[in-house]
Amino acid sequence: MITLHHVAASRSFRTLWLLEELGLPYEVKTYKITDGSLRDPAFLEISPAGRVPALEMGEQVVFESQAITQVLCEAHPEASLAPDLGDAERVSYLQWLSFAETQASIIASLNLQMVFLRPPAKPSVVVLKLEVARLKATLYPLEQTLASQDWLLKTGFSAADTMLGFNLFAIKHFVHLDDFPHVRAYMERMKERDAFQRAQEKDGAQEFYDREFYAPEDFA
Ligand SMILES: N[C@@H](CCC(=O)N[C@@H](CS)C(=O)NCC(=O)O)C(=O)O
Repeated sequence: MITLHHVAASRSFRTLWLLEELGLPYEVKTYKITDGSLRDPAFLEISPAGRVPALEMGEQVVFESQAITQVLCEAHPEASLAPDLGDAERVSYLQWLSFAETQASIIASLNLQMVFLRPPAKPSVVVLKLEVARLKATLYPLEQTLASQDWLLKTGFSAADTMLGFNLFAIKHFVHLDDFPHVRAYMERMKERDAFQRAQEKDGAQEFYDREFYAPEDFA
């Protein structure tokens, strides 16, 4: 049996979506970021840094979404969601897998500063502006790639796309996507997938964002 350790609207959505794409049976154990459950000793046995996603597959436990993605794709080659060693798209695939974390690390920083930090603690507007600019910079390579193809790989949908499933739906709280029509169309294509819709139903309600858009100026 597979168990996904999950927080709604977090990076573990990547794994939730991939499990649905693979059509595997699994159960979900849901945590909250703010109630200390990710620091529970029993959870730390599974995910030593107290992060989600973590995946139990029988005796095997895997943490880190990128590793989970790879392990699941290797266990299910019949799904053809990851190019094999030697495949012409293998390098692109590996780059996009890592790229997802480059982007997500900036989202996490903005979440921390604009969403989780509570008064009297106050973020620096200058740092916020820099982080938003850095986040926006990560959208240009996506926009360029998606101008000529529907998915991150030329050959079509792959597990690399599931890695961006969390990112893009969080980014829109910090960067207006008007300048990125191909990224917006890509998000619509994601939403049209049955597996994405099933994952969304199982995701649970997000509990962090209390407004649609966070602008650095709001924190002056
Ligand atoms: N590189 C890790 C990052 C995991 C991560 O930081 N997840 C966040 C949720 S998006 C988390 O568990 N945060 C809890 C915390 O920071 O205490 C991965 O891709 O799995």
